[in-house]
Amino acid sequence: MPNWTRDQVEALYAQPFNDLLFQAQTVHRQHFDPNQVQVSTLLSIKTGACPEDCAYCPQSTRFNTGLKKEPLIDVEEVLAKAKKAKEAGSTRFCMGAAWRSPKDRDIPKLVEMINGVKEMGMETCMTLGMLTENQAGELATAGLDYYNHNLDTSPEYYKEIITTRCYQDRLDTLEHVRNSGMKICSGGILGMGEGRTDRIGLLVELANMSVPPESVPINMLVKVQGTPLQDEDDFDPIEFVRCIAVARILMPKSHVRLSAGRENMSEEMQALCFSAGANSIFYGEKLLTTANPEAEKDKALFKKLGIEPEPLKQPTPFKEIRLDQVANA
Ligand code: SAM
Ligand code: DTB
Ligand code: SF4
Repeated sequence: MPNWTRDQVEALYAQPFNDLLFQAQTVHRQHFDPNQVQVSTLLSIKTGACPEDCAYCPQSTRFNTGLKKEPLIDVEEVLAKAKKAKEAGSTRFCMGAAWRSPKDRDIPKLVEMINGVKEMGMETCMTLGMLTENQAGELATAGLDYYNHNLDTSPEYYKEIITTRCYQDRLDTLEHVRNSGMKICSGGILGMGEGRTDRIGLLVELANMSVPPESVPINMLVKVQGTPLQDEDDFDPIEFVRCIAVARILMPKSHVRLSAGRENMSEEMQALCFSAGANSIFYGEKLLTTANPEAEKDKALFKKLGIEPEPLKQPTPFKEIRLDQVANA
């Protein structure tokens, strides 16, 4: 089991930039093709009116962000969007819902979405809030490949950002996901007013899990008008790249995703992130509710950098799951 101390990580983090990048690239090249980047597409399947108070989030019902709320969308609509994502070259389809946690009555529709997307030969990911052990088991039985649940920040800074659920709730959900056999996608957000010690605290929590997350999204705060974090200072790009490099060194076998915030990053900054070991992105014009770079712009950037989309190694086997095989459905 990994056992990184905060002091060790602080020392790594504070190295001269070029030494840090060299170390990160060396580790990256031991486990990955440095010229391949995994490509995922996001879709919001239930938008807005979320009861939680995450200070960064445009979807919380507590903040007036002018977002149009939508109930859980139809399976056909999800599959049409997934088909487009597949045609555009995505290998993973991530479905997100603005829930504190899913209701058992939602499970049958979610199972249909998972079945349909897998049948197209794409990996599936969902982010639906907290899961009970049973719910994690149901989603795993339905064939869901990844579950995204972010720790967001350090245990100490967390209470400045969210009060409606605690850090331990997040760790409990991640444990249920791990025990169910699904892969974990978990990371955080930089630029919420936290200090470097908090960024180190987040990375140490992720890296020291008995099995670190297979996928680690590093988001840069998207400042949305109406949220409590709307007026945060811009985050230093070099500090962002450092954090990506440290994530790469601490979790050598994980995909590190250059996640939200790319719309506000220069091509040079994104190129540095790929040099530092980032090897996954969200592709397509929209994240959940905010803008992401145009697909054509990303294609052009990949071309300039000689980066190819990472092919799906082994498409996870598709097995039709009958609803009556999933408890509660
Ligand atoms: N409601 C579920 C939950 O919170 O677990 C799933 C959806 S939630 C929108 C997924 C993640 O998106 C959050 O944990 C957060 O890390 C990220 N996120 C949300 N708003 C963001 C923003 N404005 N900037 C960057 N990341 C954001
Ligand atoms: C993650 O870490 N970032 C994604 C995904 N996991 C679900 C979400 C980013 C959301 C950005 C704000 C929005 O578009 O609403
Ligand atoms: Fe709700 Fe998730 Fe947004 Fe928090 S991050 S307010 S739980 S949708």
